[in-house]
This record gives sequence, C-alpha cells and structure tokens, in this order.
Amino acid sequence: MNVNNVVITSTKGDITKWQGDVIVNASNSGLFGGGGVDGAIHRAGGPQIAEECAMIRQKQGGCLPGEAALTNAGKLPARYIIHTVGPIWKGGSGGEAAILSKCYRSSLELAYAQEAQSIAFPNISTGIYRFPKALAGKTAIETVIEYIKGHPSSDMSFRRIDFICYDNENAELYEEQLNLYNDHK
Ligand code: AR6
Repeated sequence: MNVNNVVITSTKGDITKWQGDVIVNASNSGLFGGGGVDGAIHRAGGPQIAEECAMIRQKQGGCLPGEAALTNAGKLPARYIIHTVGPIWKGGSGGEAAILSKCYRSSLELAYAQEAQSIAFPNISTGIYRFPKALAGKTAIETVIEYIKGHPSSDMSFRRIDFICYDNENAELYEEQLNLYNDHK
C-alpha cells in the first residue's frame, strides 16, 4: 500500500537477506545478541555488529524497552542495523502496546536521521517475548502509518517500509491488515 508516496509492504522471508538502507533488529536491553531474529542477524552479519553493540553498552548501558540504537550492518546487504528492544508480554496491562509502538517510532526516527530511504522491520516481540501477533501487527502498522502521516512529504526520507514476516501466522496477519487499511483509505 501507499501512504503519502511511501510504499508499505509485507513479505514472508528472512530479514538477513533483505537489501536496503536499514534492517531493524529485535534485540534485548543489553544489546547482547540472543536467539530468534537477533541471533540470525548477528550470525549472518558477523562480529563487527556485536563489537559496536559493546561500545554502545559501555557508553550508555544498552537500551530500555522502546528505545533504539544504530550500528554498522557488518556483512549484511544494508547500510545500518537499528537495534530496538521490544516489551516482554506480561498480559497487556503494563503498557506493552505503547512500548511496542515506541520501538517502531524510535527506529523510524533514528533511520530518518541517517536519511534512510528504505527500512525493514521484523515482527518485534512476537517470538521469545510472546507479544500476541495480531495486536503486535496492528500496533506496528498503525504506528508506521501515523508516523508517515505526521511528517510532510518534504520532511520524509522514506520511499519504502517493509515488514518482513518469518512465520506464516504473521505473514497472513500483515497481508490481511494491510489490505484492510487499503480498503478503508
Ligand atoms: N527474519 C525475520 N524474522 C525472524 C527471523 C529472521 N531471520 N528469525 C525469527 N524471526 P524474536 P522478540 C521472527 O524471538 O520476541 C532474542 O533472544 C520471529 O518469527 O526474534 O522480540 C533477543 O536477544 C518473530 O515473529 O524476538 C531478545 O532477548 C520475530 O522475528 C528476545 O529474543 C521476533 O521474534 C527478543 O524477543
């Protein structure tokens, strides 16, 4: 779909194969690397990424949930990795959706500061952090659309925002939800 000349897509696949300016990583507060998409990004990108994460850790002590930090992309076919920390799902009454929304906003702001034209997001928090997939997808899409609508085209570096879904459930949810927004535009 297209919002103010920014193309928003969802694709099923592996984010480490994505080519563009910024790949977003679903990291942890210590930026330590881990399992899931974080593990895949560090494995495919090589040790340069973890080295820069260690420098950020030394300087600012990592990231709180909702925040984001930028590193090199190592061997990956992108210019940067933005590491954001999603909320751990604890039933929903702890502001998890607001924190998840902040992850997408912080990442877009950081990417915009690098004049990124394209950015790829995984389905943050929907794996090891157990955030319900439907609510996470709705939150992600709404936040991205709001961000674009809140910035005039002259103040917008992005041409393309891609959601890369790894599992079938997320791929189907994103396709459905993007179609829904398209129909109601
Ligand atoms: N490409 C795209 N998406 C992927 C890939 C991939 N290669 N691999 C997994 N996913 P998760 P979280 C999807 O668990 O829930 C780590 O240990 C996966 O299907 O990676 O935010 C961190 O260090 C799911 O939909 O991240 C943290 O400790 C989505 O990525 C913790 O996990 C997110 O799942 C973060 O948990």
